[in-house]
Amino acid sequence: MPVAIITGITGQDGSYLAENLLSKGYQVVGMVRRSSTVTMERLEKIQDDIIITQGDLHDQSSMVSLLEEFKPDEVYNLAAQSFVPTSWSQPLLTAEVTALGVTRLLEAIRQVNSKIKYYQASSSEMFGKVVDVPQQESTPFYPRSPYGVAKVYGHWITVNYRESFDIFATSGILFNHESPRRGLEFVTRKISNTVAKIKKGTVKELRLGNLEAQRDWGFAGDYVEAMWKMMQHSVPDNFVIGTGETHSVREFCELAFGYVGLNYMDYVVQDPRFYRPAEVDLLISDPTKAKVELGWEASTSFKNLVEMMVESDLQHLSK
Ligand code: NAP
Ligand code: F7E
Repeated sequence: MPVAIITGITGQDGSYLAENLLSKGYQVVGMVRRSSTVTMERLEKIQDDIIITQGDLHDQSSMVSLLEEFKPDEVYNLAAQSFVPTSWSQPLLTAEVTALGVTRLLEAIRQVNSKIKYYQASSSEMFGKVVDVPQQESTPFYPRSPYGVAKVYGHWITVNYRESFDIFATSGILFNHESPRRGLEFVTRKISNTVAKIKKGTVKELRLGNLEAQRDWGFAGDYVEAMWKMMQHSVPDNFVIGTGETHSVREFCELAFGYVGLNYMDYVVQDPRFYRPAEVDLLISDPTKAKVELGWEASTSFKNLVEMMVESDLQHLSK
């Protein structure tokens, strides 16, 4: 039975990846940081099938112990301070976790067993103020937030450990991916959740920032399969994962409100509080390499994604 350790298992992607790996016959070990209240909401259905153990990306010795105890074949590093606005208010914490945390984990692998395969959760935020449209593996990075800068560091240290120490260290450059399990602060879930509340009559408006920002949005459930495929590839490499389509925040609102028979223009209020010091205006992937070399393609359309999220929030509120 192959063993996989997932950092960030309590997050959106961690929960989908854990389910995916369990269905493939893995023993799944999740690294969770200590907190006064444990939040396993996204793992409720599989909690009895996985092993949860404490560890923190701030603390290298916790990761060394983890690797020594569970002897994993694969480590998926999904943990991060992942919310872009927080990276301006907490830039040093973001650097410690999202950037240096990667080196700590790679060092732990080098120390304990350099044959362990490593997956790094890199991000389209690294392309930032894009210099190419669409963006592919060779597109130069131009990050626009402390989060983006930290992810660029995480990407390059992954490449460097691959080249320096011959570690199977792979970097998945994933474009935005969403789901009913997305955190409530991210724009897609903020919209789907507020649309459901407006429909139920408990909320009157939706306050948003920049409606013209464009993103290549896919479904998280599809993207975790790409992570696994990258780890089964013959060699460690960098892969862009996205849908190849882009849509604006405004279009997301239009579809989400339309799904419940409402016009977004009657409810959306633009609020300067939600504008960013520096914006990423346009992201659109060229996922050709993933299709050709991994046989991976996104299978959920933008419309289906929006509807799935609104429907799930409607049902959640009804309960
Ligand atoms: P998420 O929902 O925000 O989950 C982040 C996870 O990291 C949570 O489990 C969190 O634990 C954990 N974490 C935070 N700080 C930690 C620390 N110091 N030590 C250990 N664990 C820590 O993020 P996601 O959307 O699932 O994304 C997964 C990864 O992919 C992240 O690295 C993100 O930056 C990257 N990424 C995401 C996207 C996307 O569109 N979703 C796109 C590209 C890349 P708690 O539950 O305790 O907070
Ligand atoms: O913002 C605009 C905002 O916070 C998307 C993370 O998973 O994907 C995510 O980062 C866009 C931005 O995601 C609001 O200005 C307008 O242009 O949902 P978001 P993100 O910043 O793209 C990447 C790939 C990651 O790696 C990250 O970890 O929407 N926007 N009004 C708003 N955004 C938010 N959050 N809230 C608003 O009210």
